[in-house]
Amino acid sequence: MFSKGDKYKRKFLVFLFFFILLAPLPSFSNSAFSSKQEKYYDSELLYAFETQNLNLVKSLATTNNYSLISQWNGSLGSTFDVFVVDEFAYLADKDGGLVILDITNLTQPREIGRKAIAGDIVGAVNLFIENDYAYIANDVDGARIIDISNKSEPKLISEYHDELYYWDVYVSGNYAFYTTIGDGLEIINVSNKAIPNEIAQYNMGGFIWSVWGSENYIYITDLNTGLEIINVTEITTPTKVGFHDVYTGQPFSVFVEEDVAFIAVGNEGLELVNISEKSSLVKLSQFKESGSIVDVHSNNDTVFLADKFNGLKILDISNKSNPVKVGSYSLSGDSWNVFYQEEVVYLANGQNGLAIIGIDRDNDDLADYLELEIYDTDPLNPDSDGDGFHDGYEIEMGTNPNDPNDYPIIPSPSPTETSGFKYGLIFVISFIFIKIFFVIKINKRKNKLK
Ligand SMILES: [Ca+2]
Ligand SMILES: [Ca+2]
Ligand SMILES: [Ca+2]
Ligand SMILES: [Ca+2]
Repeated sequence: MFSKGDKYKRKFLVFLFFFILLAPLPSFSNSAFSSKQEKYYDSELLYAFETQNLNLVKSLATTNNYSLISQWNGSLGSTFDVFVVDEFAYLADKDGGLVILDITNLTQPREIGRKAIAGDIVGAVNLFIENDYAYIANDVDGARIIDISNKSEPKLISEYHDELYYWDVYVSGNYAFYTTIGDGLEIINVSNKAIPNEIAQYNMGGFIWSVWGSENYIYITDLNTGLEIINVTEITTPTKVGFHDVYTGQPFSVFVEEDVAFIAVGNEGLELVNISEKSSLVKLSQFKESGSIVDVHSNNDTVFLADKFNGLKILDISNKSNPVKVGSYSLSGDSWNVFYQEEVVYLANGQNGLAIIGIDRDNDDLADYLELEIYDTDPLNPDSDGDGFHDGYEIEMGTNPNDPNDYPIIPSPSPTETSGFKYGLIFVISFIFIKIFFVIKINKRKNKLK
């Protein structure tokens, strides 16, 4: 028989054999995770899943603080501009004309009206909404006024086509201000909507592109020079009162709020200019990173930027001399214009229509609007039910973000991927065990024969 030492050795070897046979081997591949998950999570997060470290999963939630609420993609050509008033979003859609969306439910923007705009449209289309009328600057096709009092049946009231190109439009009271090539800034009296009547023009001979207004001043950008401020108190004699030379980049768009003019300067980013002294404008700061800023909309201490190539960017401007990027939302397709209303950002997203993006304060990929209005989760807690998976991920995976006992199943390594390796290893180890067993047995017999 075995000696006492041999007995323990044999017991240990038998234990080791079964341990190796039954112990699960770690996965050697990430392919057990779907491509959808890989899209949302970086390699660190994937590692956290693999090691089943739920606390790590929670802390590595994506860092965007704005998330997509919905996307309307019914554009016939390309959505260039968006203007929002209360429960309606108005889109200037190349090939599609004026499109009216009911956005009472932001998760399901519903097209309720459309007015095709005839003409050979080759370039940008911009619009402005005031009261029951949509004013459209329609490139080579001129200017239009459309009655939108009946949202499901917008009616063309008049056309105005004095110059070759109409780029942008701003409306205040009885006056519409259009930027054109040829006449520069055209001021149209629209008190009679059926018969728009040009009453003045301001032409400095440049390439005037965009227009915005505030109080008695009109702000226009010249693509080749910079920002001009025009006093329109005497509407028939517009007078230039200020100029800011934008020597870096092209000034595509201007937006004014209180004492600051925000100028989108393409690949040079955004310029902030103090306009309190119109005759001596002072540049406050510049924000620049890769991309091309083509439009801007501000709201108090926050600025929203349309980056043509990268979607939405958000800056904190509580310190006007030092704008700080605090969020972004990437979008494919060209982003042309941005509009902000009540914590929601609307981005005219070219071929992809309209993107509706909301603030997401707890960075869980679920906008506050969705947490409060749709899913009843906590907008200030990324993991409302404390099960280790953040709210946005639970919605994505179809589990209940308010039930800690319902959570996404962490995929286990599939047998097909590891079985070859595992059973090969078992074969080799078994072979070694059998050999050891026989060596002991033979040694024992030898000892007996002695
Ligand atoms: Ca959230
Ligand atoms: Ca949440
Ligand atoms: Ca959860
Ligand atoms: Ca849950």
